[in-house]
Amino acid sequence: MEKENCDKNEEYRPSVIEPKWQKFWEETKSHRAADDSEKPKFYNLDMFPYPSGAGLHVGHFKGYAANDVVARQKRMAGFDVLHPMGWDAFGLPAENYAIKTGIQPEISTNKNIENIKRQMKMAGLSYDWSREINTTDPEYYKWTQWIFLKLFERGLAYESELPINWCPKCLTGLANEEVVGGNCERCGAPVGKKNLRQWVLKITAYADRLLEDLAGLDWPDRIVEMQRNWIGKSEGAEVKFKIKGLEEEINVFTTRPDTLFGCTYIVLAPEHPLVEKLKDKIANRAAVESYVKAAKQKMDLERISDVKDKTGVRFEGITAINPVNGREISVWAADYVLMNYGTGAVMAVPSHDCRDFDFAKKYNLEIIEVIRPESGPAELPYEGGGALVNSGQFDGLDWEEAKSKIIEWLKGRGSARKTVHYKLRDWVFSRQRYWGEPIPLIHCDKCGTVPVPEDQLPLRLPQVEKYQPTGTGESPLAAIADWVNTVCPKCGGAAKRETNTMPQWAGSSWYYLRFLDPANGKELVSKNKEKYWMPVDLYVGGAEHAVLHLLYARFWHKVLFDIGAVSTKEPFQKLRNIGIVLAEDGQKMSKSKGNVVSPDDIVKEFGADTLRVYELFMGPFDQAIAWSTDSVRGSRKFLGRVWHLVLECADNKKSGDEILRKVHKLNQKISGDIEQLKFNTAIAAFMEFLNFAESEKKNVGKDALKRLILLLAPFAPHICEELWRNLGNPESVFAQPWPMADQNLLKEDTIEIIVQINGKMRDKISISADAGEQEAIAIAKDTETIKKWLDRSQIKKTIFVSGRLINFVV
Ligand code: ANZ
Ligand code: ZN
Repeated sequence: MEKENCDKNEEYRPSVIEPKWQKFWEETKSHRAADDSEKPKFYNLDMFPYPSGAGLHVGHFKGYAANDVVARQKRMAGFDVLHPMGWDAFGLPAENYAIKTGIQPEISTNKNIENIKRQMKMAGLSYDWSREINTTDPEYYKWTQWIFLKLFERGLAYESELPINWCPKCLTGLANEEVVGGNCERCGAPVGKKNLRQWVLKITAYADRLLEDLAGLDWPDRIVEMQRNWIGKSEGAEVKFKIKGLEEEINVFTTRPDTLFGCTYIVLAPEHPLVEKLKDKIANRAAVESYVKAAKQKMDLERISDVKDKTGVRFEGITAINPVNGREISVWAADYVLMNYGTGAVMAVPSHDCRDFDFAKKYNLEIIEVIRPESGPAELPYEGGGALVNSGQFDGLDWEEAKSKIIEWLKGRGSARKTVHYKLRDWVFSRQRYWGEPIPLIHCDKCGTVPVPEDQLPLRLPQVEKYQPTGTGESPLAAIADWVNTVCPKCGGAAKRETNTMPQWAGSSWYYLRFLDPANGKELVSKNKEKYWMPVDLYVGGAEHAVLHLLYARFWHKVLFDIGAVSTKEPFQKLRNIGIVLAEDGQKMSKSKGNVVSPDDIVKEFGADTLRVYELFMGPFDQAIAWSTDSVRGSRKFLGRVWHLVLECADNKKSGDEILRKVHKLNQKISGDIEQLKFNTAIAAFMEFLNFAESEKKNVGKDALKRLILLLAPFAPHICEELWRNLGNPESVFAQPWPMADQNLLKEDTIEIIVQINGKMRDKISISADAGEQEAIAIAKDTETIKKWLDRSQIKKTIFVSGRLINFVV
């Protein structure tokens, strides 16, 4: 591979050098991770893709390219790097395609995988392909099924027959996490309710740990916040209200026991069991029954939304007693109270709760102020804090203190206790579709539900003739008699297999573990390899998984921790989200809008290194940014200039002092920027350096060029490998140690400059006194303040006044 003579006039031709070096890296196995190295380990993981028929679009590559820079740089910096890739291949699109064409999902999936793998290789992504996994491979899903059996053994998988979310288009049940704004996360159809026998995972048993362990993670705040809210821990109390003249009591859940003196009525969820029990005592029974029937048809989201008019029905002839003051209050059913939260019953305080207030106004119910802020009586409803008023012996007490005082007092009289409730619900885990992992259970009339013995795993997904979902709540598997009918592993009698399949989230809930030991036929992952590699040091992917994949995987990981299969409490130590790539018009890229940019076209025209450099340069990694083919040309030009600079200056002996100082400064900056995932400022710094070097060509020596190539290699691997060899080096550039900057050469002055948006000052940044335009602009775009201002807007013009200001016109 060595070059004898280097021709100064040779053109930069990515289409020639890129395939050449890709072949070389593959043949020399240079991206393989070792399981037993003396080096420190670094596990950097990309969220593995669904192998869609459309292939990858440029948005996928933004994250992959970024994480690939980290992988390549860490290898050079002396780490044993695990950077694997695989396929999350179960799911509806392949199945829908099978329904349409009759082609087996397996066949179409494999074809898609081949295509995407080709795209990834074409981009020079340095995955260790020897560890490739596919969630639909029986040798893989054997372990997905094994984990299910462990959950089942521990009572964490149970059968239930409650009404669940049902997508009328996908014809399958859905988990709460898959219902987004009332619609199916997959197809967007409005989700309904259906009573269905199903398998449910007890994620609620882990609610506290899922919440507490968030604290130790280096994750984006907004994802942590979303998980926290989804788990929704509320500390409060249950308070008992007696029903006048009857045995029954109403148990309410409240987070505001301090407002008990302001409770003027009680509201039950329409599905509350007391409604049925009190039926005969309710004077207006017919009216109540018809209200309840109508409410049961509605979706939760519709019921609790604040905009809609509250409705309800009063139970004539029934009253409850407020335990704090003995007052008789009315009892209602209203659909703004949900059965599946708290106790399904609410003590209504219209003075301090908006929903109760609206309801009380509508039905003319009493409103008593009981919390008063320091500034005097507030306009009602007032939801803030203050001192108690109209609250008997508790008057004057601060509300926070009153919460526990009132509960203690009621507790002594047997009518209250402290409790905690969660918004998190158990995970509805069965799907009535074909293309998923079979649930390894057998139903026997005599023995009940019996697990498939571990040594019979994998329980293979049989081939069917019809992939159509039946819509009856049974999966297509139910129609295959010779698969369904089996013998009971316990008693040997005739029995039937469970025909539901697992949701698309199953395989991805543990895949990061299989990369550590992909061919292990005896264990999910060997103990040694797990200990060596876990946790994932850097996980890169889209933010859309905030409460789906990322919550499910954490839950399974904790179960695996409890059974001793893994040694860390959490799977993903550091997480970073990629901002999406919008189309040139600022809209979401989509086939129907015809604005999708294909990485194949970009690589064909400009080369993979240009695609990488452009995507890294287009803006802060975590921000949504619009594509611009014009700027792609800019990145291509930049690489061409690097090419010519190296060829032209290759024979210069020594660098001038200023070049030397600048290249060490560049070194310092690039090391720091990669660490902080600030790829855009890194590329800008390369551009600045290049500008300077081109103006001083005779002072650019081989030492500076070598350093420049080493630094640029993780970003633009192919061109750097070629140039490195051109300088007469026999070994791969990636076999070189990551260079360290000479601290003595780094001393420099900094200046402060103003950043404006449309002429208004929004921030100040401190930059190196000799930073040029590109670098200054990149740094400005990357501050938290400016990021917020620029989010999703198009920059029309950028004005740079050296040493003073930058103005973005949007
Ligand atoms: C009295 C009260 C007074 C309340 C007040 C709030 C403000 P979080 O914080 O989300 O847990 N609630 C309880 N169960 C409910 C259900 N099944 N459906 C609808 N609302 C329910 O909310 C807890 C509060 O939501 C509880 O505290 C209860 O109203 C209501 F000034 O009790 B509160
Ligand atoms: Zn049996």
